[in-house]
Amino acid sequence: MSMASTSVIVEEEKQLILYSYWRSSCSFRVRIALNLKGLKYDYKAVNLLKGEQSHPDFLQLNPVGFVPVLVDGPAVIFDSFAIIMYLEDKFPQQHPLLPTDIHKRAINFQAVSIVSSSIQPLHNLNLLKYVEGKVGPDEKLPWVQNVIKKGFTALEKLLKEHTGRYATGDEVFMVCC
Ligand SMILES: N[C@@H](CCC(=O)N[C@@H](CS)C(=O)NCC(=O)O)C(=O)O
Repeated sequence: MSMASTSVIVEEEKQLILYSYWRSSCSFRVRIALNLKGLKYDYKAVNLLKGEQSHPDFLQLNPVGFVPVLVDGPAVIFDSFAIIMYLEDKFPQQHPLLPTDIHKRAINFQAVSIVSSSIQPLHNLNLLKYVEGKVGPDEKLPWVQNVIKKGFTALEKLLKEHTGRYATGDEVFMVCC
């Protein structure tokens, strides 16, 4: 990532820009949504293993220091859920990511929230480094396993009555991102 060019990029106001890391599941979500909607975007790699998310220029985009970040002209949006909602609001006709039925919408929101609040952030790089340092390296794996197991058990229960070909029926909605 070229930190020096960040402010110039923000001012260009034309093309969507996604700050992302290839192994980041939150960034995957946004890339899937962008691709489902057929939107072109400029990809800016942020190497999490090299700590680029803590660079002052990146922190100006996202003060929390996480990918993904989407830049759309003057709009700088971080957090995968907020980004996907923004894309849905801005491009509602291009592969809608939410069903019209409000119950199914709520199921989508719940599932997305389980993944983005109750599974992924509880074992991101930042937190695992903390666990490793404060508790010990052997605690990392059981911690991650416990978080994923709990989250996926909840997801299975939630989606049991609603699945079809995909998580909430036969169409691909936000929950699949
Ligand atoms: N709730 C946020 C979580 C963002 C997040 O945790 N991103 C991870 C990658 S998936 C990250 O940037 N981690 C860097 C770190 O932990 O230092 C979202 O869904 O976008």
